[in-house]
Amino acid sequence: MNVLQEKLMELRRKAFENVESAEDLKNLQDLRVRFLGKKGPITEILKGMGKLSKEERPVIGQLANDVRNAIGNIIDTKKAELEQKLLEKELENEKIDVTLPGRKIRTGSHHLLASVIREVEDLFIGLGFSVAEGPEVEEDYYNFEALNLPKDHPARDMQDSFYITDEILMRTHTSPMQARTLEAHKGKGPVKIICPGKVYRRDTDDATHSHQFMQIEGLCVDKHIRLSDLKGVLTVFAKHIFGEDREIRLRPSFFPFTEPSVEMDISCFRCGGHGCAVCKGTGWIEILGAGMVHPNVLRMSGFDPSVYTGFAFGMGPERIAMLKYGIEDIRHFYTDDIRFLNQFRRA
Ligand code: FA5
Repeated sequence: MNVLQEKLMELRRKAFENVESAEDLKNLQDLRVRFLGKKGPITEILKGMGKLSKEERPVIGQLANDVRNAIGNIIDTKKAELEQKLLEKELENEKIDVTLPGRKIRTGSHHLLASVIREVEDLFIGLGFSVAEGPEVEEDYYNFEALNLPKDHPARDMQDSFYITDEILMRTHTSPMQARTLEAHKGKGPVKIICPGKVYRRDTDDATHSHQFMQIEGLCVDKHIRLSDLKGVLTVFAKHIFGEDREIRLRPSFFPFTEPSVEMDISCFRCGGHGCAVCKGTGWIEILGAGMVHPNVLRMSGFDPSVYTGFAFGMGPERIAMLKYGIEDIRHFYTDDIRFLNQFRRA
């Protein structure tokens, strides 16, 4: 073996030894540069091949290439080994303890009033009604006049109003949707809608009154609609919302847009009608106002009252929710206290 061969074999041995004990990737990269780099000993030998004899050249050339490849291979193998170790270490550090209890994800839910409105909507949709919505900023004409309440009618005082101009106000009830819907049907029935929405009155806020609250209006106009149809629909409604055992009673009342007008009471769902704090000892709870659509209302909105009749009702979902869930103050609905709302997440 000549000097060059010995040198190459020595390089191979040294490289293997160093690679074997390399501790990290940086260390290994340094070794690659040191042994195989452009200025490294093997490159130097290969560059000097021209100076060798014809016989030596292929032998040394072959050996130099073999040594270079062998060192390259062992570095690659070691590199893979170090990378694997690094990965294992990282995984070890990032280990997830699947037995730890999870963090609760807080989800939103419907507001109690939205739930009550949906419940009522679902029921009436099932009875063939459709849901309509109308403007909260309303014309005096639809809010009052078209509902048989001309300008100086004393019954306008029943609902203290927020006027914006002489002719525009915040609607005081959802009944204007009766006139708007009838008008849109151009004198042709049937009309069957319910209309939920916000309404506004100059009432002083207290436990049972708010200056802004919700109403759900109902209107059914067709040929041969009678008071008994109203009673039937309201009975279904009362049983659906307050329980199968509920009975209803209709008491005479007055609304300018219905004739006859009634107030509907339900038998108390707390005491079953014997008398308790909820029904103030009477056995009955007042729920809504209703009646047969006044002929003037039909006429003013383009319906012939000698052909068509109908019923209408209006209820306050706050009142329904307060009764059903024993809520004592209407202001809880509007102050968005999460502790209050969370109690009704599945209501
Ligand atoms: C009306 O508003 C009529 N438009 C209802 C109606 C419709 C009658 C169709 C006939 C035919 P009333 O003013 O009674 O009626 O109000 C209806 C409901 O709204 C009441 O039963 C009550 O639940 C609710 N309500 C009235 N004023 C307030 C208030 N200030 N705060 C909260 N709820 C109220």
